[in-house]
Amino acid sequence: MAKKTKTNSTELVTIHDQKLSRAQGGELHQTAEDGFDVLTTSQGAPVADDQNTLRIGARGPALMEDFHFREKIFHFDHERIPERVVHARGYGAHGFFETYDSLAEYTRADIFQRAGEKTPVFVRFSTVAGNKGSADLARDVRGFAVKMYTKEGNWDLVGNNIPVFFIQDAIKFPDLIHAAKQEPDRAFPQAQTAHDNFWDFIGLTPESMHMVMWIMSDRTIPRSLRFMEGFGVHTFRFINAKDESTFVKFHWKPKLGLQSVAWNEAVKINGADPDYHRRDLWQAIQSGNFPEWELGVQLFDQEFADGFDFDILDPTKIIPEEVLPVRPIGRMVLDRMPDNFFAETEQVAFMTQNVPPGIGFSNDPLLQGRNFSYLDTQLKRLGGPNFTHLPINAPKCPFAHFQQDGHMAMRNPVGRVNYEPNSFGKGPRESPARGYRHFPAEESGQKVQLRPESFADHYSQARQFFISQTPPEQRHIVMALTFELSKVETLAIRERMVSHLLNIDETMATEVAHRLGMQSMPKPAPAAVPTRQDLEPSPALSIVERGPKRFEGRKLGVLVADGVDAKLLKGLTSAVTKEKGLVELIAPKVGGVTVSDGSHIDAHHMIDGGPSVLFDAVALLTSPAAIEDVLKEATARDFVADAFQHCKFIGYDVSALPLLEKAGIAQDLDEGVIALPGEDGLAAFVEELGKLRVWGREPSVKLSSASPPVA
Ligand code: HDE
Repeated sequence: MAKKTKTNSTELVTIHDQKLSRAQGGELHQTAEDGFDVLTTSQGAPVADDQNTLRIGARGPALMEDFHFREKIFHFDHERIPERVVHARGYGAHGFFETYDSLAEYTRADIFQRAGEKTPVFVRFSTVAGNKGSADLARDVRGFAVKMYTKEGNWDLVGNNIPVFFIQDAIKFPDLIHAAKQEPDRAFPQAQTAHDNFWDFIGLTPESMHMVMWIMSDRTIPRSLRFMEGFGVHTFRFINAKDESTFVKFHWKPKLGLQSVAWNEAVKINGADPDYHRRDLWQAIQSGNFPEWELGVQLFDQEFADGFDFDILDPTKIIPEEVLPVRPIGRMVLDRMPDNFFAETEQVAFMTQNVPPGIGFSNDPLLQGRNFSYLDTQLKRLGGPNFTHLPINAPKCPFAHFQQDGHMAMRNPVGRVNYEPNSFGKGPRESPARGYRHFPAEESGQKVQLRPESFADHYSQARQFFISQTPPEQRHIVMALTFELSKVETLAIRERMVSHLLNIDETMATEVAHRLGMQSMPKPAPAAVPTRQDLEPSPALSIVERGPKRFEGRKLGVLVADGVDAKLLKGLTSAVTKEKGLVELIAPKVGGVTVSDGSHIDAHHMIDGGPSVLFDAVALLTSPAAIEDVLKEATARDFVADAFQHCKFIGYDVSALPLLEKAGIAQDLDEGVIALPGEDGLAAFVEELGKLRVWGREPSVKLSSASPPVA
């Protein structure tokens, strides 16, 4: 260093000097001379000094002439592009779609013509309300956007993990999103709907009530992106070679079943690991446990649409699977992470209007509005019309057109001819036979700004969703509504919401009012159409009913201490691994523990860094010698107490009993707190873990039984 401060000519600061100072810092020991590529400017000029700006004398002013410095800072200053207005926080992966059978009868889409056909895909999952740096476990709808690079053009199925939406007309989208995001004067809360503006807008928008039931359910706090469903939401069209149309709704179903976390758990995960969902997807794919979904379709014709209870163009309605079964038509496997997050996940441009021949739109007013918005938004975000030149957005099939120039044009037409028709016999031509043909739907009517009467029933499917949930899931909806409305400061907004809930389910509404401490019940909100009581429950709407049967893809957190029984630990690990689950070790020190056979084993987390909220189930493998030390760790107590209150399975060996006592649960042991069986019984224990949660425990730790009615 002394050598550097004495230098008064920049020419003297040589690579040799860099090498010295880096080596002293203990970081890099090699330079370009040692075999690395030579660092260059973006113009390709080799760089000699990347540590010091050009200046007059070592302590003098900097020189404009230092083009390397200026280029480097200029580029850095422009690294950010506008984040997405909605769905800013996202995570993507590559994979493929495999078609099960030919669907030529319904659609001419090339992707559905041949059984076994594999199509490359890129998927981006996202939250909606939070900004780019927000936490993964926000209570929020998840985006589920799939770009399929078919042989006849890109097909973007830009869906969500919830099959309905808040609003019926795209013109209300800016209002919805303004109300949901941070309030503009105070710029909080971030990534939360628990505030006045959101519930004010919602309370004044009864069409959102069905969606409200979904967002207050555990669907909005998924355990993993791998355990969520996806939905195209709108009614689309399949169009076959004879130009015949069949209506279609798209569903993605995760192979590993559905799973969500508890709200209290979500809050703690956000602190312990704000990237919980990213890390989970990354780890699964990097370890070869490729997540998989089945694509299913509900196919129906005009006659079914005319006879159905609701308007199939209304995006606040579903067609229950029990009424119209979902037919599996293919599977999607995600098997590769992007090489670079920005280049791919950030710059990917999904657009609902990206459809290949054979797939068309319905008149769903939300879909029609989206078809405008997505192209427009890419221009702003990606800065010009040539975003299809980016590899992540470019089709993987041959393409040819006369679009040219604009910012960052990388592929302009070659040669003299850049128009059509031309008499030089050059360039691509339209093809009535192969080209995209819009379905020639007959339309007529007056120009109006009118909501159809067939969209007027806002409560019946909300009620159907609620009564389709299992008791723990209904409790969670009540708890979520209570939590969210408790954060609303304006009493009239809370009351208005309860008045809507009364039209959905009176017991639920009363329970929420009671928990909010409301002094009196409001009147039910005026309803354009009375709530139908005859819609049957649809078990397909329950997460618990659609849960996994096995522990596969889940994680067991094992709290270990010095002297842990070697055989038990080994047996437990192999039983979990056999079930295709993962084991992570949590120890007082991340450096690991000495096992009973004298060997040493590394831990994945120290106790403070590996709280039980990060795991699907836990085991406590301490030892008589080490238990006293473990008891001194306050976070070890939280580890157990949280696992218990989150209704998780807890396996323990007897040495850990004092820990159960310290966590205050020794008297409450139930069928989910299990003394670990000998090595032979471990497989059965792990099978039990496949149930994931002991929901029967919940009323005693969370929610007292039914409340007295509010006057
Ligand atoms: Fe979006 N939405 N949206 N949306 N949306 C965007 O496009 C919009 C809606 C969805 O991972 C934006 O590229 C309007 C429903 C996903 O990159 C924007 C309306 C559904 C993603 C936009 C809706 C979605 C977006 C912002 C009301 C589920 C993220 C950035 C009519 C079916 C895609 C962008 C990704 C993103 C507009 C409603 C899903 C502004 C106007 C309904 C998954 O164009």
